[in-house]
Amino acid sequence: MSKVAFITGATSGFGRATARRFAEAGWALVLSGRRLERLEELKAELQDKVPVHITTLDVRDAAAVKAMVYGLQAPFDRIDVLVNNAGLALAPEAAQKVALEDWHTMIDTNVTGLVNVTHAVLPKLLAIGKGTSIINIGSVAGEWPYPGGHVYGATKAFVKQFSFNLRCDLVSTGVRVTDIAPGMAETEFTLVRTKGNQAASDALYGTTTPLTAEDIAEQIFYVATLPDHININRLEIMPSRQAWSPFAIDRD
Ligand code: NDP
Ligand code: 8X3
Repeated sequence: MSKVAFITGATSGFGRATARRFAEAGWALVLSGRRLERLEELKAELQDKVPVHITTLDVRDAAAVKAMVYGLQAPFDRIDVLVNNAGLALAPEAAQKVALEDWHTMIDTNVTGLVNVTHAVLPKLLAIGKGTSIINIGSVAGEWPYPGGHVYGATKAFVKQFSFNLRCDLVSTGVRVTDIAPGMAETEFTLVRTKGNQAASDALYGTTTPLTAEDIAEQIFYVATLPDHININRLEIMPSRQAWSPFAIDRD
């Protein structure tokens, strides 16, 4: 029987690359996102290799998440690995310039959405136990503050602490939990963050060497396929050409 990975946010970036990586290794896939056409394209690409179930799902909608997960049919009714990847940043401006709605969207997606999915899937992971994993996609922004990070970084700090606290409660169940915290990676992330500014996205990534979606997919697959007795608590990954800056100091 194939192991099953459920990947949220599979229509783009890390999620799509992760679906491809698990398919390469023969895993059955449950793939979700809001954009049906993208999901259909990915299913068409992968279904000759592995069983693929696609479902449109907004992770902010707790009832829809629960109905989807509880309605899964064989061979997708077992979940071995949950990749909580769906998420976004908005409003790269300073906090004092940001619309409240953008803060709410980030909290609703990155925090509430992630806990909605975790809560719905947890019984399925517990039913299998040993060797199963919850892999939460956090960010370097959850650890390191930077201008314009405001609520985005705070949501990823939540992801980190939630992951660690889950570890405490799940320690005797066999269910592993990891916070994967990428740094700068070229996906549609900046396009979304800037509400469609492709030039800003190209400028950010074009003059350096960002991580790729495939780099992160490889790490997710690595974490998910370690021997059962190993739990990576947190994996922070930056491109070689990214590091920290000095403290900001306001001067006269
Ligand atoms: P993309 O914008 O390329 O992908 C984001 C994915 O999240 C899409 O598939 C999107 O699908 C999905 N998504 C967003 N909102 C929702 C929602 N409400 N319900 C369901 N799905 C949703 O960006 P990345 O691949 O870069 O981002 C993936 C994760 O990685 C995010 O959590 C992000 O915060 C995190 N991250 C990204 C980094 C980067 O530099 N790229 C670095 C560190 C972390 P759809 O729109 O179809 O719903
Ligand atoms: C996304 C990476 O550096 O823009 O989480 O915060 S960063």
